[in-house]
Amino acid sequence: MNKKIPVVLALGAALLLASLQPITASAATSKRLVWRQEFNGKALVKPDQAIWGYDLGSLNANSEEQYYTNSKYNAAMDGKGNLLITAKRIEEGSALWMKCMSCKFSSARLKTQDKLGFKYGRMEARIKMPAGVGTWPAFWMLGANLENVGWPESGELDIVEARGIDPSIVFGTAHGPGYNGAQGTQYGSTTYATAPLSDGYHIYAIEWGKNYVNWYFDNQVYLRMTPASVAPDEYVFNKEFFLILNLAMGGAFTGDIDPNLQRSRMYVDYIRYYKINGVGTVIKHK
Ligand SMILES: [Ca+2]
Repeated sequence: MNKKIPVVLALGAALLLASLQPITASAATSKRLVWRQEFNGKALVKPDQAIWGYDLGSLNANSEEQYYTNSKYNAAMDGKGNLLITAKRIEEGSALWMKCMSCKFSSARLKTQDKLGFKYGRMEARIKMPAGVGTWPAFWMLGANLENVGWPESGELDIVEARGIDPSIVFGTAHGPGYNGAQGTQYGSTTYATAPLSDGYHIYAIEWGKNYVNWYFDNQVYLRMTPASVAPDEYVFNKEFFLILNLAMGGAFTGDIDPNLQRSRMYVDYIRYYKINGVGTVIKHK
C-alpha cells in the first residue's frame, strides 16, 4: 500500500502462469490458534485500544483521496460480529473538508504498530470487501523496524489488496529493497474469485516461516515467496511485522472514484493467528 503503482502490466503474465500451473497446498501441517480478534462487540464500539491504533489524516501517499479518522463512524463493531470500516463521502464545507479540501472520503486505517507484533505463523482474516469503483481495501503488514529503517527496507506483506474497478481479483504482494511498488518491481501475484469480492466473505491468509511466505485465498495457495524469489535483493521477512487494516479511496492503484459513490463498507468478521508446526510468535509491546 506504500507508494504503490499499477501492476496491470504484470497482471496478464501472472494470471497466465496461475492458470497453467495451479499450485496446491503443501502437505499436512499442524495449526494451533494462539491469537484472535472476533469483533463481537456492540454496534459503534471501537476495536480494542490495547491492540489497535490509527494512522490519521490524508497521509499524502499514492494520490489517495481519503482522510483517515479514529471516529467510530469510520471504524467500529457493527453489532453483528464484524469490524466495520466505512468510507463516507466528505460534505463540502464540513469540518473534515476544511482540514483537507482534496480529500473526498473519510475512512480508517487501523494498525497494531508499537502494540502487537507477529513473527511467522498463519495470519488470516475473513472479510467481505467493500463495493464501488475507487475502493482500495487491504489487510497487510509492515516490518516492525519501519521507524528505524524506513520503507521499503522494513518489508511489506500485503496479505490481500482489492480494488473496486476489478472487483473479483485478489492481489497478494511483497515489497522490499529492490522489489517494490515505488519501482514497479514488487513481487506478487493475483487470483480470481468467481464473483465480486464484495458479494460475500472470503478467507485471506498467509502462511509464513523462516525463508518462506505463501499466500492463500479461501485456503488455496496462489503465491509463494522464498529468498530466491527476490534474489539478488535482500529478503527482509524473517522478523517481526505488525498488522494493518484499511480502506483507501482513489489513488494510483485503483483509479478514480465513482462520482456517485457516497459510502462503502468493509466487513471484517475475524482475524485469527496460528502457530504452524509450533512456529509463530505474538510479541506484545504494551
Ligand atoms: Ca466475528
